[in-house]
This record gives sequence, structure tokens and C-alpha cells, in this order.
Amino acid sequence: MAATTETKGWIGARLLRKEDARHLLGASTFTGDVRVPGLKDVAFVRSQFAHGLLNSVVKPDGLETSVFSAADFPDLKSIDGGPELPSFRTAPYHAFAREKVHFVGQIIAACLAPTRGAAEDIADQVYADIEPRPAVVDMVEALEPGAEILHEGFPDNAFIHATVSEGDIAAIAARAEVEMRRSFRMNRQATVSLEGRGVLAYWDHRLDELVVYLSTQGAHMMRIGLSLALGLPEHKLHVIAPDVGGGFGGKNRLMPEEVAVCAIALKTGQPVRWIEDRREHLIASVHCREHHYDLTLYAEKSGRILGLKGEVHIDAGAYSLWPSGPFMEASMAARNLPGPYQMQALHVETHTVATNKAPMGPYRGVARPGACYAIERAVDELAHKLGMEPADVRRINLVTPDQMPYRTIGGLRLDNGDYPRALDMVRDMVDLPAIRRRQAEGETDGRRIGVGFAVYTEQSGHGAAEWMKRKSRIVPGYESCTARVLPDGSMLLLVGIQNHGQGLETSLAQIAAHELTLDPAFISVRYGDTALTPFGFGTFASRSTVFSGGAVAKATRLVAEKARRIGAHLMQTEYEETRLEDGAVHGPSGKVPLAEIARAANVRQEFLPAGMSPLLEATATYEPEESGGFFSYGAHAVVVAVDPETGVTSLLDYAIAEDCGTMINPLIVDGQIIGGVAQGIGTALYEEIPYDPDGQPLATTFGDYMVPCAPELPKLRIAHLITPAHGTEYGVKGMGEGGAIAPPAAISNAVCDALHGLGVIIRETPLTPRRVSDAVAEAEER
Ligand code: MCN
Repeated sequence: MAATTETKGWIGARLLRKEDARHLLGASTFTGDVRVPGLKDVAFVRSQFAHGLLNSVVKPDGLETSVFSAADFPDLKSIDGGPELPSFRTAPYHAFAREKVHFVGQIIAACLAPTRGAAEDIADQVYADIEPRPAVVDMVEALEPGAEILHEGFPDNAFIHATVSEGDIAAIAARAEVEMRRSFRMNRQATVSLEGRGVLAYWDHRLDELVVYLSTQGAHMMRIGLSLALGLPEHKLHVIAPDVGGGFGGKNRLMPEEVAVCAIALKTGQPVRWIEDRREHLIASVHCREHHYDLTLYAEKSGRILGLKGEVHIDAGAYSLWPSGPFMEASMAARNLPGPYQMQALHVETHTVATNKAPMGPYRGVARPGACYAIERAVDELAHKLGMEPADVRRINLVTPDQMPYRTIGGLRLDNGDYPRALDMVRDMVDLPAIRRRQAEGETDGRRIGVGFAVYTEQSGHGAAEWMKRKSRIVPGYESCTARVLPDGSMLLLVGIQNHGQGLETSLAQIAAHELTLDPAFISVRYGDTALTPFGFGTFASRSTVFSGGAVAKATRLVAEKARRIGAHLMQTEYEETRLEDGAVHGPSGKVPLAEIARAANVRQEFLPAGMSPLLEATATYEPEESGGFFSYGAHAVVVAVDPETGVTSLLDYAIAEDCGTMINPLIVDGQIIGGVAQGIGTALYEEIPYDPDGQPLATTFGDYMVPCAPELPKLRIAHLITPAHGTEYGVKGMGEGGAIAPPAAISNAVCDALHGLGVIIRETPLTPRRVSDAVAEAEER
């Protein structure tokens, strides 16, 4: 084992990610790389209709045993998710469609063959008799009287209606000097991780269990879900997440393909797998982001915001996914709408709407990109109405450091930080006065320059009470770690969390290295295996660093304490006289390397103090005392050039100031920001899955669904503020989503700033060339 570096301060070290070598060399093992003898591939028969009655499924002659549909699995349970709220309506989501289909892409049957190609050939011969029904495709129209109702027993097409209200909005409306009313829409996306979804399942006769390789964000959670759906006890289910090539929220829900493959493996006794292709991903994976906002901001002429009234529609698609369902999107959107701004009243009505589209799930930022987009666009529109500089309006209303901890009108507790400073930093980084001068002079090529700002908050590391408040059926209030020192003094960290691109193999090792003064090169982090690691909820909601990092810190401290006790015994000194340094326990008269202590603890018990149990390992769970979370935050400023004729937007400059408290690994933090911003740029400018009036998805290949690539990304300039959190280990806050939250807002504001002189207002993302040039043409006609 080679030492990583000479660094001793592992917290804050810019270490290269341990996991990158295998990924860069093509040596990783993703689900699609797993080989099992006798493996067969599945191809799904999917609904081509958005809505209809499924009268029958006809299997091709002679191939009946290779085709599976709902009739073959009468005992499979539906996999319905949602909050534990009596007002939440749920419709059963079966792995195989039963009486009805509710979106294009819904699974009707599965075909099994030695290769995917052969399975697809069989799928082509399966006939599904579907009697089409009118499709419901617009979330606002879906609630109008007379709309086709998707689900039996629903009085309208909403999974839930809910209101978030605080303060007297009517009184605020009565005394406001200015009222700014606008509608905004963020369109539908897919999560598009580098590796698509995938599942492989087989019965292991030696272990007498179903082994399930799954590309997932949480192996333990998926075991619970699979157990519920299959009716198989959890000890008979062994879920393994091998390398996972990104998830971004999309692999955090139990999906019908996963249940179907396991059910077929159980029924046939054969190893079975399904690997998602891109078309399936765009049509039938977790969809996200589709929000519609009607907002009214009430303000004084000075620019001070008094209150916000709004109505939010969330297009949740056809079903509610296990475990959380789509309601989180609406409640988070409503509570995050006030952003980091001081207000006296908030009244938001939300509607989580069922439509004939693929079900919605979380995607990096969950609801906050939409809420941030809506409020930040509204703030800019307010500034325009008042003839003020948008950055100044923000400055007037931002929560200030001396107000911290600050409870927002949406009920969120912003714990600490200097939000105005973050805004000032990016304003200086892009040189706002210089841009205004350049705008006044005009461009020689006919393009128009614009600058846009957005300030965001990112609730991270929130605990049990917060999830209970959201009525979550699973309460992810802790994480776990077993820290095990092996006989040679090297270490295994077994964690319940999942690493799927976040760099946790590296950053968690840094935490253990810090506590044990060991080089991280001697520490391996293991995750993603229900038989190997203690229970954990998995990676989402930017919770790993706070929770799993905390569990690693706690477990390794217990190990460090035991090591010092053994070291003290070996050196014939008192525990209090010892300290850990450079991978050894030091005492007044010398030192004992951790390796020697580990040997004693594991294989030479005679060297242990009398009565001490062997082994040098500890298991700990961790949750911070404060349950409301720790808020990372930041400001983005972007400079664009827009061609009013073609509608093409170019990003000229992009500045970010962010604060996630203490950074474990600043290199990883920057990488997370860059990745998030790239996805935010996709939301802002390119990515969209529109549906036609019949409920047919119109972006089904990467020919139609535009994902930004390296050439579309400007150079991002990143500055950090560091305000350590109170109440987490080392003062860390999570930050894995923040990069994706602000770009749609900042870029939309910049484009609207560029075209403001032409009277253009754009209310929708993505700002495609067509949408921009249409808005310009519309403004010219007015
Ligand atoms: N980090 C740090 N110091 C901090 C905060 C974080 O060094 N103060 C490091 C962490 O130790 C970790 C990374 O930054 O290596 C992200 O940590 P954290 O903010 O705790 O977020 P999580 O690890 O819980 O990751 C979840 C978050 C979410 S919710 C989505 S979605 C997302 C994301 O991270 N999906 C990703 N980043 C992703 N990155 C990749 N490559 N792939 C995904 O699917």
C-alpha cells in the first residue's frame, strides 16, 4: 500500500478521489458488467397508449413460457408510495399493468430470452388489446371540471391539495404599494445519469436467498421495498449495489422493472436481468421538475418585499412512487418559495396532480430548482417594475448574519451564514457595473448581453423530526458505520450509505483518517451490500456528509479510544497519558503503532488488558441534535449573450459563491458544484420531455432530448465562504444538490435581462432558441 500524501490534516485536504482510477480505466463493475452463468435478458412490452383499458395480453404461440404479464403474478403487491396523510390519495402501481394503463411506457409484459435482442424480438410479437381513453397531459387543465379522471375513486385528478399559510396575506395585500403577478413554468425532465437503471436477480441455492444486483442509491431501502412487493422476508433478500454510475434521485425509488425482474427470477428459477436503454430511460424512468407557479409578490416602493401569495401545480405523472411519493415536491416547493428573503406573510396553495405521464420522482435539488426559479424570476420582475437593479432588491430583502438563526416564513430554520456577502461576491466577480456599461454601448453583432442573479438555500442533513413533519413513511433520521481495524492495522469502514458518484469512498476515509491519524490509503470504504454493511437509508437529500460522516466519526472515535486503552496497557501507562498521532498511540515513554495494537486486539489476546473483549471495531449510528437541517447557501451570477433573431443563448461568464460550512474535501466540493451547475444549465436551456395532446412523449432519444456536454459549459468560477455549522461533526453541511438549484433562475434572469429592452418576458424553462425567438416575436407584435 502506498501512502496517499504527506498531509496530516485530512479534513480539508484536496485529495483525488480513490474511486476515480477504476472508473477512468474502465475497470468498474456496474450492474451490466455482472456475469452469472445461464443469465437471461428481459425486454419489456410497454404501453403505446397514454391512457386506456387493458382488455387482454396475447402471448405469441409457442412462446408462452417466455412471456410474463400480470396474470402470471397474482400475488405481487402493488408498490404505492406517499406520505402518511389521510388527504393523500393513492392508486395501486403494479409492476405489470392490470386493468388499465396510465402512461406511454408503462409495463404490460416482460419477455425472457438468452439475449436482449432475442427478448425484444419476442416482445414485438406480444399483442396488448388496449381501449384508449382521453389522455390528461396538462396539470392545470387536469383539475378543471369535466377533465377525464385517471384513477378510480379520485374525486379529481389530484393526489393531494394542500396549503402552506403563515401571516395575514390579505392584510399585506391591502397595504402593499406594489403588486407583481406572474406565472412561471419549469418543464419536465428525466434524470439522465451516465449509467441507466439496471437489475439482475437470481436465487442463490447455497445461501438460500434471492441475490439482487441493483443500480440504486440505497440497497437497504430497496430491500424493504422489494420485500413488501414480493412477499419475501428480508433475510431472504440480498441486495447488492455494485458500482453505480450516478442516480441524482432517479435511483432512489422502487421501480416496476426491479420488482418484475425479481418476480421472474423467483418464478423461473433462472438468473434474469434488465438493463435500461436510453429510450426506456426517457420514457419510463423517474421524471422530474414539472412545476407551474402563479405568484403574486407584495412589496413597498422601496423594494422591500412584504408577502407572497401563490398557487403551485406539480405534475406528478400517473402514480405515486415508493416510498415517498410525489407530495414532497409540492410541500418543499411551497416552503422554499420565500427563499432566503424576509417576508411577513406567505400563502401558497399546492396541487399534486395525476396526469398520463411517467411518474415523478426526486431529481437533484428536489423542488428547490423550481421554487428558486419562481421566486428569483419574480424578484427580477419586481425590480423591473420598480425600475431598480435586481441585485439591489435582493440585497434589501436578504436575511442578514445578525438575524441568524432565522426562521423563514415557510418555517425553515436558516442556521447561519452571510447571504448578502455571497451575493456581493458574485456581483463583484462578474463586475456588474462593467456589464451595465457594456449593455448601454450595445454589441456590434446584434446580440444582447444580460446578467442574472439567483440566491439559493439548500437544506441538508435534516433528521427524524423533519421527515416526520413531512409524514414520510420511512424516517431517515440516522446513518450507521462499522469501523473495523484489521489485524495488520489497516481499516474497513462499512457504511449504510451509498456512493454513486459523490466521492464518499474518499471523503469518508478522510474522516476516519483524521480520527485515527491513519493515511486514507490504508482505509477502504465498503457500502451497497445488505449482507455486509449495517442498515442505512442511502444517499439522497445531501445527507451523507452530515449523517454518514458523523457515524464514521463516532465509530472511529470509539475505535481510537479502545486503541489508546490497549496502547496504554502495552506501554504500562495510564489511558489519560496517551494520544494518537501518525498512526500510533503515544505515551510518555514511547509509542505503539496501530498495527501492533490491532494485532493484539485481533489475534494476540494475551496482550490485551484483563477483561477487555477482543477485536478493534465499533458500530455507531449518528444523528445531529438539530433535526431541521443545516443550510448551505450561495449566490450565482451569470452573464449571457442572446441572439434575438435565432434565440440562441451563449453563457459568457458564470460565478458562484457558496458556503457548505467546513469542507472535508474542497476538490470534491468543487466537482459537485460543477456537476450540479451542468445539470442546472440543462434545466435552464436544453432538457425537456414535452408530451403531445394524446400523451405521447416527444423526446424519446438523445436526438430530441438535449443534454449539455462540455462545449456547452462555460468556465465556472467558484468562491467559498466557510461558516461552520453548529451541531454537526467538524461543522460540515451537505452541498451535493446546491449546484443544480440556482442555474435555471440565474440563467433565465440573465436572458430576460438581455431582452428586457425589447419588452420580452419568458416564463418557461428550458429557454430553447424557439422559445426565446417566439417570445421576441410576440413582444414585437405587442
Ligand atoms: N463534501 C465535503 N464537504 C462538505 C460537504 C460535502 O467534502 N462540507 C463532499 C462529501 O463528503 C461528498 C460530496 O461532497 O463526497 C457530497 O456530499 P453531500 O453534500 O453530503 O451529499 P451526498 O453525499 O449525500 O450526495 C447526495 C447528493 C444528491 S442529493 C444528489 S441528487 C447527487 C449529488 O449528491 N447525486 C449525484 N451528487 C451527485 N454526484 C454524482 N456524481 N452522481 C450523483 O448521482
